[in-house]
Amino acid sequence: MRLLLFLTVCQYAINSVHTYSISNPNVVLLMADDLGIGDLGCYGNRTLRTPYIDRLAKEGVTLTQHIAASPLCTPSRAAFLTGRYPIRSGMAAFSRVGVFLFSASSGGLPSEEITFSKLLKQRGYATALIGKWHLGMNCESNNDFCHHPLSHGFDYFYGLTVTNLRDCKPGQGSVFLKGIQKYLVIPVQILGVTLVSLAVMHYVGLLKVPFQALGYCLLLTAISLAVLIFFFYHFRHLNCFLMRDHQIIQQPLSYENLTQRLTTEAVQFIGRNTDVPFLLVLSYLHVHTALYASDMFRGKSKHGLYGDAVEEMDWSVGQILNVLEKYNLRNKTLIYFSSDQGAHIEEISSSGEVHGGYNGIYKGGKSTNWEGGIRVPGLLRWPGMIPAGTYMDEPTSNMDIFPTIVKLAGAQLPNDRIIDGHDLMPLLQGKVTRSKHEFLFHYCNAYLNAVRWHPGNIANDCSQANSTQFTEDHQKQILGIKDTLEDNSLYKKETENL
Ligand SMILES: *[C@@H]1O[C@H](CO)[C@@H](O)[C@H](O)[C@H]1NC(C)=O
Ligand SMILES: *[C@@H]1O[C@H](CO)[C@@H](O)[C@H](O)[C@H]1NC(C)=O
Ligand SMILES: *[C@@H]1O[C@H](CO)[C@@H](O)[C@H](O)[C@H]1NC(C)=O
Ligand SMILES: CC(=O)N[C@H]1CO[C@H](CO)[C@@H](O)[C@@H]1O
Repeated sequence: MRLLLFLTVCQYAINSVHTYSISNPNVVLLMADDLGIGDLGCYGNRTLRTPYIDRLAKEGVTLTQHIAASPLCTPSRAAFLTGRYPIRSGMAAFSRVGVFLFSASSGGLPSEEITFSKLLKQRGYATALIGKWHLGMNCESNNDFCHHPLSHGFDYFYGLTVTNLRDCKPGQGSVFLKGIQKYLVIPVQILGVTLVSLAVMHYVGLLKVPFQALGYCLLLTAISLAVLIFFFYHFRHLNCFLMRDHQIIQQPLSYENLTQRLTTEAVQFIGRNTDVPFLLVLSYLHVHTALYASDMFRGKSKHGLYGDAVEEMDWSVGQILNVLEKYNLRNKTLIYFSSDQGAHIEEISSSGEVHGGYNGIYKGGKSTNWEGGIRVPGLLRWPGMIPAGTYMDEPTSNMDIFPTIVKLAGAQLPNDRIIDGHDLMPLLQGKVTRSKHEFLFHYCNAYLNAVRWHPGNIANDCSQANSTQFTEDHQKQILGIKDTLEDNSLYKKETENL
């Protein structure tokens, strides 16, 4: 009897270990910045080489209607981490600038928001964010770190709290030129001209200008000029720095081997946590400007520095796949790859080189709610748990990752707030064929631009496709290669309307 009891207990223990490993997979979330859906081989690009990212598609599910919650970094990432539209967390501006630009901003993702990292950490996951954060740093003082990744459920942080910007790399121009032109350069010029005219008129005796007025005018010009010089001279130092946890470790940031450093950090994090479940968010600086690439990749692609950056990021994805293989974690790890929004198609360098990617057939790009701004790559791989080499046309959102991984980690979804994302597993595993998103809302900052309606009651014949022929059709479809697909009225209607 005792033996039987012992055996039962053993059996139970084995069972629970088994369910543990299934329900507590490691989670690796790879987030590119400003990458276009048409930049990847698995979405049909034939000239950029992205073999490792393509491998995710071959061994997992390719989402063809994967929609970012916003066409801008800060709100899109807030939505990604919380599973909620950015407007719910206040990460949606009423002004034109919809992202944080300064490390000294007091704004950021509110402490009350529940990120997936907080919930996974509570379930015993080791959690790390490596790369770009862009959701704020401090509230009241310069070291309260209220918005910092370590205050949002990450045990480890290595990266940038703000974002990569042209201004961070000498010789790459400035994103502030337009704004500064309007609010500083022109006023300084007007002041200067006024000052000179007054002085001349005074000198030739046309007008008797009080000495004081001249003095004030001079002072104002000098101050404005000083502000301008201070801004450009110090921007790089004050905004572009690399942190490890709460410590600044490089200021200003150097781009030399930067992706290698991020990758090494990610690989080491995995190595430190092979015996506990972990959550790794590897948030690339690629392929936002300022563009950069290490010697190994510079000048190697067919698409200039932009292409080099894409290929270097792909190499980094390969390093992550290799280390998972090495520690035999392949089947225990759910991998997701996406971009925070579509390619920034207007990005041209000061020398005229194209610095933005390709959104395939989709119109527009980053910072617009045209389809090119929000339809992003979406790849998920979990060998043995989700089918390999399949395509999913149903609308999905980057907010869906939140409920998906929270459930897999065995955590409770918050019930005191609305979660806009839906668990992807039933769709990925083919248990259902319809996405739960009947409506997706497309905001530009705090303003609603459009609503996508996916009627719940129409026939669905293409969400479970598998053949090679189908794969090719998909890629042609995304790249707009002319063939019979274009006569498909439903497809046409969809792309014309959006
Ligand atoms: C960058 O990597 C190259 C090649 O591995 C190496 O020679 C160089 O010293 C590295 N630079 C820095 C700053 O680590
Ligand atoms: C591949 O990507 C590059 C870089 O964005 C783009 O210029 C090119 O048009 C794409 N090629 C194809 C065939 O889609
Ligand atoms: C991983 O999963 C795949 C697909 O189910 C299976 O073929 C393979 O044997 C598994 N590998 C291990 C080490 O369990
Ligand atoms: C597993 C499966 O359903 N395979 C099908 C995929 O599509 C091809 C061609 O349409 C069929 O022949 C397979 O049976």
